[in-house]
Amino acid sequence: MRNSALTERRYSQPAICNLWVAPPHFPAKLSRVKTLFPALALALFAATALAAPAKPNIIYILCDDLGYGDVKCLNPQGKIPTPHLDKLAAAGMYFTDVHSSSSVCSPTRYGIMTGRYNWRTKLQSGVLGGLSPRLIEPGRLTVAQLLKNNGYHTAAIGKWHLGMDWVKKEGKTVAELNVESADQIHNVDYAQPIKNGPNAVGFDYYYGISASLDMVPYTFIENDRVTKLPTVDKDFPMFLGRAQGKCRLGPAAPDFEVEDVLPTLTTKAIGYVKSRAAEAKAGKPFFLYLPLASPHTPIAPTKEWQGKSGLNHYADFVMQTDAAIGQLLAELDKQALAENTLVIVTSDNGCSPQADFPALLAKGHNPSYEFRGHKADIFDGGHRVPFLVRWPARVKAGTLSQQLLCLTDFMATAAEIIGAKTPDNAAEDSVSFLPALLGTAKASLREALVHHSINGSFAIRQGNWKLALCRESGGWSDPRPGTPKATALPPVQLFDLDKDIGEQINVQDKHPEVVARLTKLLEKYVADGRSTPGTPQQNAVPVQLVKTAKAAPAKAK
Ligand SMILES: [Ca+2]
Repeated sequence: MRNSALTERRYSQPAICNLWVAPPHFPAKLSRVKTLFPALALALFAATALAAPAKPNIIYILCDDLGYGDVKCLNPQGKIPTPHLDKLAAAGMYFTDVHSSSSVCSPTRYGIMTGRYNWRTKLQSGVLGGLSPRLIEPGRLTVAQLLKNNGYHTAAIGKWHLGMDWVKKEGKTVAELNVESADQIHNVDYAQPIKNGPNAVGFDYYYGISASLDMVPYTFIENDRVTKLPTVDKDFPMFLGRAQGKCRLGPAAPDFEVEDVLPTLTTKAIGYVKSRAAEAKAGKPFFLYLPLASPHTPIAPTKEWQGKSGLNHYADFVMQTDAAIGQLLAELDKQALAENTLVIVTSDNGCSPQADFPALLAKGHNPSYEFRGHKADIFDGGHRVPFLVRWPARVKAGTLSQQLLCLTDFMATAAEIIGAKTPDNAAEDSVSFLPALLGTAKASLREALVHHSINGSFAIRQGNWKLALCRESGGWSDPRPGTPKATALPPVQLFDLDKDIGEQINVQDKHPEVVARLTKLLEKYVADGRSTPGTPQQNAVPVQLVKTAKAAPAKAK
């Protein structure tokens, strides 16, 4: 079997940990959890783990729209070189079955920050805009606040996209739960301080952009102020070099250019690590949340990276993103902090069609690897994401995990790592994956996992089974919601991922008992306001499990 063969090979040749070998295709025995280490290694490792310092620094790097198949070490057929991510994975653990809680940006970010499924909020579909108010409810505990309460210095550097309260001009409004309309972009007084941004939910420091890089305003924000007033209107090509397709025209700082954003965020992140090094060594750890705005649109690699991949500018932008992460990791080494720093690299959803799938497929590269669909979809291409972890003090190098995890699981994991408890009204959908990191997990850590697409369609995954409560993609790929083709399909889709990782054969009519069981479990998760043990909680709004032919928002990113 693939996994045991891989494990044996790694143990007979320890050097392989440093010489990354692209993993072969998984036969998708997804319901089984493999024991990766021989017992002796486990025992020795457990002893090492016990001796490790209690609180690691934590760097959580969230790429934007990076596909599972875009990371070379996860996709044997991948054509984009990602040497820094490959090296990171080889020095730690990579996961093959991790999912963002949504297949689009804002909702996934809510789940990471709160450990709660995004569909429990008032945002039931789509994403926020750059001017939308805060989505994280007042009083809700975030992972940043939890870490801050436990002695961490905390910083968010990058794309927020979780809403913040701008001061609106008198009598003017902005879109609360979707992207602002063209006539709303000047409704904000950009000179006034912003309330309820990242600083209000647990971050000591914030530097970044309000939302996606193709959303207004085009200016950096430091804590509660724009660094430069957006005094002109600008737009940018969605894909470098193409005249067709521009991002939203709107307020910009005069010198703001989209290709400067990745280098700027990288420099800021490096500066942050440098500035915290002395205190981190003296016992005050840091948490750096680094949501990069790439390789999301505008696809804008700098001149130095243009043409590097030989594929297209999206692939160039992926390479530049990989290099930026490499620069940050180099600083961590330079400051001698790598050993007890937990580094996680993942993505907020699958690759967007903006990457130009036909052009990439023609050159043999599939950003979604073997999974169906892409960003926005209920299919795995929408939400199965790269998940790489390095933590030399406690995570064995050169290991892999097939645990089924959700990005909401970060908060419970962070809590367990630092020995903190979360209250009943927090982290309702968060399951600690620390046992997976330590190699001590004997069974599946999660009972099940809920997926959510851009139009609010639901799916639930348990072991090899995936049940989608929709007829179609729930997003942008074929068959699209509301189309005649979709309407003719059965109301639900059941896939056996052990036999059909590409979600091609709907077996709902052959296994009505599985459909009934998973539907009931999903209904319970909704009704309880949580999917983990604890006191039932309230959802922000009534949650509609079955959406009827609601088309996916075409423009929301
Ligand atoms: Ca995204």
